[in-house]
Parts: sequence; C-alpha cells; structure tokens
Amino acid sequence: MKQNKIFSFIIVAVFSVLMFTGCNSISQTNKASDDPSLSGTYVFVAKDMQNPYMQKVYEGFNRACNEFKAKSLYLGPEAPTSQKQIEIIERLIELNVSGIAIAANDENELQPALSAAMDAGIKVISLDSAVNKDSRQVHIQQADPERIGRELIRSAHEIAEGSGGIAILSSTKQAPNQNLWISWMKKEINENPQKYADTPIVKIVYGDDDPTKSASEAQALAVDPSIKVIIAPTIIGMKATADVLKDMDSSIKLTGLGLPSKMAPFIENGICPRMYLWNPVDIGYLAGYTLNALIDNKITGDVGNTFSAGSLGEKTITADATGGTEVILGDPYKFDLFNIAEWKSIY
Ligand code: RAM
Repeated sequence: MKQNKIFSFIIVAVFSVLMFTGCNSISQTNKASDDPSLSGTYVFVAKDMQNPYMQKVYEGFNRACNEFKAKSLYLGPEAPTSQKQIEIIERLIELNVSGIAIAANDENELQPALSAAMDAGIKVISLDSAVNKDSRQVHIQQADPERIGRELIRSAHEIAEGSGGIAILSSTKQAPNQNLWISWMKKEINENPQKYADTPIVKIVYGDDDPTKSASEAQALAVDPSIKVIIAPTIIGMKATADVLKDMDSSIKLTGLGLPSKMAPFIENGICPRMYLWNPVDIGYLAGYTLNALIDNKITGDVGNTFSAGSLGEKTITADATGGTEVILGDPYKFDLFNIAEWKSIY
C-alpha cells in the first residue's frame, strides 16, 4: 500500500509539472523515449479536490484499481468550474491515460474535450454528476434522481408541518446533479398543488460547494422570516448551513444530502431531523470497475451489458432518462436519530 502511495505521489507530481509547464513542453517531449505518458492509468476528475465527498469517492475508486492492479490518479479543480476540468481532460489526452471518470461541473461544456478523449481511445464515464449522453460511454448513478428530488421536498414539507416557506441552498448554478434534483422537487410540487400550497419554495441560493460562500448564503436565509425549512442537496451546503443555524440559534430546520460523519451532531440536536445520502466510497468503487470493464472490452456501455463490480457483485447497464445509459448504485439511505449512531463512523 505504501508503494502505491509513493507511486500516486510521483504521478501527481509529474502531472502537476506537466499541467503548469504549458502544452508546448508536453508536445516537445512527446517522444517514445521520454514520453511522460500515464498510459494504463485510471483517473478520477472530481468537481473540486477539497470536497470530502469527492475524496471518499476517490477512496473507493482507488480501492477498485488496487484490486485489479491498475494505477489510479485523483485530479480536479480547486473550485468547481467546468473550464478547469476541460484543461485537465486535455492534458490527460496528451498523457495517454486509459480511462477517465468525471463528476461534472457542467452537463454540456465538457463535451468537446471528452469527445476528443474518446476519439483518442480513452474510455470515459461520468459519476455522481452527469455529462450529457454523447460525452461519455456510461454514467454511474448514485440513486434515482426522481426519488432523491421527491424525497427531499416531501421531507421538507413534513418537517415544516405543512406550512412555512422552503429555501434551497444548492451547489453551483450549473451543477448537473443538483439541478436535476431541484427540477424533481419542483415537479413534485407542481403535480400536488393542494399538498404544497402552504409550503412553497420561496428562494433558491447557490453556495458553490464553497464552505464560506455557503455559510454567508445560509446566514441570509436564516434571517428571512418567510423560511421555515432549508433543503441543502450538497454535503458542503448541509454542513455550512447546520453550523450557521446552530450559531444563530435559529428555529429554521434543515434537511438534504449530508455525510453522516459530518452531520451527526445536528441530527442529534434536532437542527436536521433527517437527511439522505448514499455511500460515496461505493460510487468510486463501482466507477473503477465500470471503467475496467470498458478498458478490457468486456462491455461497450450499452443497455443490457453486465459485468462484475468486485464486492458489489454483478451489475447491469440500463437506459437513463436522456437516451443514454447508466449503472445505478442503489436507493438513497435515510439518516435520522434512530440510525445516525451506527452510520456516523462509516462515512
Ligand atoms: C457535494 C457535491 C456532489 C453531491 C453531494 C451530495 O459533495 O455537490 O456532487 O453529490 O454534495
């Protein structure tokens, strides 16, 4: 394991130098003898590298790669922007990696770079936050987006006891996964106008998955008298909002998608009566095995393909809602006072 850590460090160091020495130096040294290629390497490109959720995804991705003895690399922007992800993808093409798994900061803007990667023979999947169907061979879907969106708004409605404004503190304005979940929240309300007549969505704000910006957005919501419940469909927004509501001794309640390890105190003190998530480590692990099946030509990414995903067992590729394909990890878990004690030490 130690050797693998050293190897990963060297790879990241090499990549960092190549990233910042500009394109010319890569093309000039791109000779067979001293080609700094990363061939054989599986890369997870995060929304942003600081996010603890993304680090847990990589933990699973790396575990899978160790099991089938492939090199893995963890990369991503400092802040969740699509431009930085494009730059990373372009470098990875030059470095001749074998596969890219990406949590996208935009559904469509990555398409030229990811299409170029696939044209160069690199296998491409998205996970957690999908690119459009033409930008990848398959998407790793943590759970049914419709189920996530509807569960979150129903939960907020129940916590509000049927009356009071609901605010959403999301990630970035372009985040494909959060925007899909929010669209299902709105659809649930639009399809049930009577039920939600007194619990409308009164505000949607964006914390950019930045703890500081999320906290300042939460402070503004906390003084809005029309708001009774906040939904944060991001683990960064959840933790930042919970801290603010506690510090301000607010009566506003919180639900959303949170890491049990970070949110346990707020479930125990009642600020967050319940929340949902899935295991991010399993997402990364499943992504690693999916890439491996593509790279080894065991699957093409088409509907009906089946493959072994290590300790997760046999998985089948199904149609997604956009005409593309996906592999679904499972159902979202609900975390509350009755089960948080067992989960807070797991992830
Ligand atoms: C943040 C990210 C990620 C999302 C989780 C719930 O970590 O926005 O994409 O899936 O929250």
